[in-house]
Amino acid sequence: MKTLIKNGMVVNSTGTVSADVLIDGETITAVLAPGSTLLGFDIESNVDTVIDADGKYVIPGGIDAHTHMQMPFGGTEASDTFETGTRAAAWGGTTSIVDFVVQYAGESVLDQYALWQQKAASNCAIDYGFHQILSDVQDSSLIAMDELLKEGVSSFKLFMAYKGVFLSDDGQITKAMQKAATNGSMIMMHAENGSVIDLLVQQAIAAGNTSPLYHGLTRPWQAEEEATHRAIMLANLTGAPLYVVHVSAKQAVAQIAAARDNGQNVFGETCPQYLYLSLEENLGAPGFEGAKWVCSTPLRSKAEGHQHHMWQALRTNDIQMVSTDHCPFCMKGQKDMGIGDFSKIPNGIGSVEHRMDLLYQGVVESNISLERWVEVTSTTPARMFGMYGKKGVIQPGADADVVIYDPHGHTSIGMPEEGRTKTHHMNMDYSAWEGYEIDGHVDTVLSRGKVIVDNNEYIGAKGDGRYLKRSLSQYLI
Ligand code: DUC
Ligand code: ZN
Ligand code: ZN
Repeated sequence: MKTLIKNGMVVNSTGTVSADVLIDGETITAVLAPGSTLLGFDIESNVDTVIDADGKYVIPGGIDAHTHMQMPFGGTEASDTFETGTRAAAWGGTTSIVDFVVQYAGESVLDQYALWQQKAASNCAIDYGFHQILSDVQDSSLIAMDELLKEGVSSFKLFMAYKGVFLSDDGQITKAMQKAATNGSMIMMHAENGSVIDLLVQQAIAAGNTSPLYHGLTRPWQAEEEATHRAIMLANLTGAPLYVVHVSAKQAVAQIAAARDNGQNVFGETCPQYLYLSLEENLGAPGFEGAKWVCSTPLRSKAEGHQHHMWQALRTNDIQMVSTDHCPFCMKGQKDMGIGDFSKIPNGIGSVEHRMDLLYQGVVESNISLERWVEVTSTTPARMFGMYGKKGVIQPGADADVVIYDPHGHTSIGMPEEGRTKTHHMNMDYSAWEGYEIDGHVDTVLSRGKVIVDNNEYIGAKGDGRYLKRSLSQYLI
């Protein structure tokens, strides 16, 4: 099966050119000047399918390197399965995810890995890889880190918060980092001081401050900055590379920037919610509404300027990439577990479908360039997590994961209503992004050469996605 995407503007992180893209089977085989012939043959009449991308951008498929499909968490389970969540991702122009295998204290890392492979197998609409969460760092976990590298799991997430659930103490973190420093894997860190947060939460509830706003007020930026600094110091001590996930506080950004200036292999990820949403406007919404936006790290104050600073950090490369931390819960039956006690609201926001659009709006509003859009949503995730070459770029030899994006189209994000055109396909009974208007539209999505979204229709199938066996991060030597 040969496909020609003609007349488009091909956008890579390195630049934008008018070009035709030739695909043979699952692979891009040529990027050519528009209307080129090949060995004297007219290409258009020698392919099976021609897609006209005139006036549109042709970009590498989005890579969301931080999702939690069907994750057991907060006394419930994230509402998107691997099937529904990856289908929604496809709708939004994301063609690969990297999800997290969960290991709770006492569990075997390798058993959990096998379990997560089973959950995802034959269910995903797009390609998928795994990071591994380590909670208690047992001796067997250190051996598993080597074993998992061979399986293509080259990154390990640790938590400095959620005591009794995920939290690793500093000794456990140091042990895992020592291993990463020797086997070349990446340590990912949820950087918030869990003990401080637990105390503030207890005090807030005891004082009768139970509304969702207090979720944010009990997870202050100081707890994020302190933990980010501590993680950087432990990485410095051990020589491990460090990737700080879901950075929301400008003070944490400053810690990451300082470490990078110091020559340390430290990287930072933010999420759309920390670029657009805020403590005052969202977590502080009337009644229980704010529960829609309870996630950790929390939304930060707009008055303090965190969002503005985060866009700036994306431009200056103090922050390298944008994932979603997609961890959706419905209001009814899940988030409402926390009515009267914000600490019982399951933590998470669903955005996997909207990340490409929301970041494109950053191009429209001159917060980032067109090429930087591609870089932070696709190219850097591919490089950071050992997929580049196959993913994250439109070039010969790459997987034909291609999105045709219409800058003249429009996307309105509303509530998921019955009987109307759906404005999202995530398994959620509300949208964290209701009311957002995007001056662009995902037109066509190809996953390894197969058209899976076309003309506002999903035409892929469950099980199209293939497991991504990842290499080491390409940012490390
Ligand atoms: N934060 C969330 O909001 N949800 C999942 C886990 C996390 O760290
Ligand atoms: Zn986290
Ligand atoms: Zn997460």
